[in-house]
Amino acid sequence: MPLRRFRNRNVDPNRGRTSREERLGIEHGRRYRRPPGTEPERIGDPFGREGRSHRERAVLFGAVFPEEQSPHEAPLTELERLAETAGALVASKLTQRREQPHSSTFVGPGFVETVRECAERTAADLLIADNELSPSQAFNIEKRAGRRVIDRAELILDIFAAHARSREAKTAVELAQLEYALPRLKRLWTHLERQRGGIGLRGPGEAQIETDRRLVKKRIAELRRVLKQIQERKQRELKARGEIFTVALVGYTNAGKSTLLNALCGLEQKTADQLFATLDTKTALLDLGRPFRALLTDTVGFIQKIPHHLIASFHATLAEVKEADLLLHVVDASHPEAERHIEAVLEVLQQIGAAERPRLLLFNKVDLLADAMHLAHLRRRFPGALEISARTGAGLEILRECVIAAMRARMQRVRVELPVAAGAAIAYVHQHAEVIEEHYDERGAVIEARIEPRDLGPLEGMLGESGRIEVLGPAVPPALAPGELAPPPATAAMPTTPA
Ligand SMILES: Nc1nc2c(ncn2[C@@H]2O[C@H](COP(=O)(O)OP(=O)(O)OP(=O)(O)O)[C@@H](O)[C@H]2O)c(=O)[nH]1
Ligand SMILES: [Mg+2]
Repeated sequence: MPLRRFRNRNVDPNRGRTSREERLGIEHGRRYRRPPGTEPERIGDPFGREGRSHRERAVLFGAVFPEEQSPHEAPLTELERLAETAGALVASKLTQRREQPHSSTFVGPGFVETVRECAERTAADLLIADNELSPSQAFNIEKRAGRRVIDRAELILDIFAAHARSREAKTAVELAQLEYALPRLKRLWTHLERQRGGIGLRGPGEAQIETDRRLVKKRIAELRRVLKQIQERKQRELKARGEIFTVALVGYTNAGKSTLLNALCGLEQKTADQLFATLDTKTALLDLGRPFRALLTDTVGFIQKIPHHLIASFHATLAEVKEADLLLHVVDASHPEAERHIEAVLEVLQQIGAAERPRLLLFNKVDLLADAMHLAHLRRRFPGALEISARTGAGLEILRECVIAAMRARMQRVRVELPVAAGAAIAYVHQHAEVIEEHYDERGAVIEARIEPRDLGPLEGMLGESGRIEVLGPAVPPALAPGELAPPPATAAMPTTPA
């Protein structure tokens, strides 16, 4: 698949649309008409990626700064994975160690020449930068290397556009793409002018950039409006769920979140050894035995250097994460960069305002862990983590216990006195509460149980004057929780700094 700038349904240039507005997804209220003879070629695909059936050959390059150097993984390994996911054939990878970015070309100008020569030698027509380039930096590299350049952010946006299925995800991706493209429109046009020799095109080009900006801004406003509606609907949905305990899976892309949802909820959701397989939120019932029933949500994965436009536009999708009673932070512990992945996820949680939610760290894929040193290091660094395998099921029983413990921490301990005749109320207690002990005699029953505060109201309603409920206090005294729970208390946030 060729990499395409606008892969979204609404702005996909391959859908046989003819005008620019249509290609930008602006279908109605058009006033603008291009003068005859000034029709630009393929503006929806200004880099000329459209209509090719072969996989594009790409040279990957990037600047590596001292703090980014990893002893565990070769540089650009993740970029290579991203490029392949987007459909490119990686011809070569080149890195330059730098103390700081070069102002006009990010990497050094001499290094750009090396990249150009490499692309020439390997017949690559696309350059992919690991760093986020400013519009002018990208333009300068293109000019020097004579090839299209895209950066990591654009690559990720491309993958998101290809994987988005729901209206919500498509809208969010399109918004992020257009916001990314807006300051770069000039670069696209200049590129076109260069392709066509530029003679006589500067005037219309400049005017066109302005028209494009207006159209793109209008479309951005429209998409923001749609997303706001989606967000409001989502808030209503979340509210309608009442106080049902909600658990959200978060983690680096490909950590095994969807596999874990399947394992815990008995589903067969799509999972794949692929980056960003899931973009849409999926919520399923997590039945841990009466009365412990929760909602478990799987959502989009995170990555290092995630484009900020994407986070902003995925706010609605991530609403479940922000509101969750418990976050399960899934980590691919077999990955050499697991520690960096954890940090990247914590950073995104901070950005979306979910860093304060109770969180349980899960080292997943322990079935793949052959390196004892690596695991020992992770254990030392994050002593509270649970070790699981979503694939083999190892550790899932303990995980279930931890979720139950987190649910218990929200409950109240109560003593309920009921008459013999209150059969329905007795059944209700058994359904909605965790019975600790019960006594029956000829007068009725006395049940001591743990129950969610929200379930107390209906019980009171059923009992009326015939019974009595006494609230004895929190079901799990916070200070005693660690002793009751083996392993660590699911309600405590995991350490974010080295132990
Ligand atoms: N060996 C092993 N493989 C696993 C385990 N959990 C998940 N996988 C594999 O890891 C790959 C990614 O799993 P997913 O569940 O799709 O990962 P995800 O976190 O949902 O990824 P995105 O949706 O792309 O963010 C799949 O090939 C899974 O089969 C595990 O415990 N052990
Ligand atoms: Mg997934």
